[in-house]
Amino acid sequence: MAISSRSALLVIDVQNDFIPGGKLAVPEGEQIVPLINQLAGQFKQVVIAQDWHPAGHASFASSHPGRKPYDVIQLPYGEQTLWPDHCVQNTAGAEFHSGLDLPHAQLIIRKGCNPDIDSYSAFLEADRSTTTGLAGYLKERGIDTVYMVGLALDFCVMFSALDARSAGFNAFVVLDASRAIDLDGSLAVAIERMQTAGVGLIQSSELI
Ligand code: VGL
Ligand code: ZN
Repeated sequence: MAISSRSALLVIDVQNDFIPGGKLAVPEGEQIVPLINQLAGQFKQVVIAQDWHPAGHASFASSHPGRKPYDVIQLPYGEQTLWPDHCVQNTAGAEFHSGLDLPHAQLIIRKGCNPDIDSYSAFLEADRSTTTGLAGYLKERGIDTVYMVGLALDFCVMFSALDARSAGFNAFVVLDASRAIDLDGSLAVAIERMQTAGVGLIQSSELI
């Protein structure tokens, strides 16, 4: 499959806290790094997403007395899964994995910066109305197709893919360049939601 010049690769949350040894480790998270570097070489346009929370963020269990990680609570914008503290701004856990090598990426989009609102998606925060500006950036650069890779497949990658579709892009997720948390069957649900939304689920061999 030839990659059109109107395509961008979106590399999602390949950060130390999502790698085994980190605060919110995604199993096998480190294994996708060389493949992501290789895939990125096929794209002129590469955008990197970075989970970037202030200390005391609303998505942290530690911000809600009596709650523990993976509890689900109600916040003003709806249900929120609570997480261990992770990707706190300017900490080592928020830095990209040291093996990530994307010198030609031109934009790093940071998300989850609002203390009261989570943002799994690189496009739209969890209130479903505050945008990150990413769709506008891509459209102004003539991009019509977004390929997504990274962590976690069943959270940030899925929500970014669904929002890419809602914003009018063709969207593909490269499954073998992504890994899931798989909390209570969340991986199977994510695959189904992406298929229903018209997200193409592909393997890296279709691009390399
Ligand atoms: C993510 C949970 C909390 C992700 C980010 O990158 O998938 N998951 N924050
Ligand atoms: Zn987060």
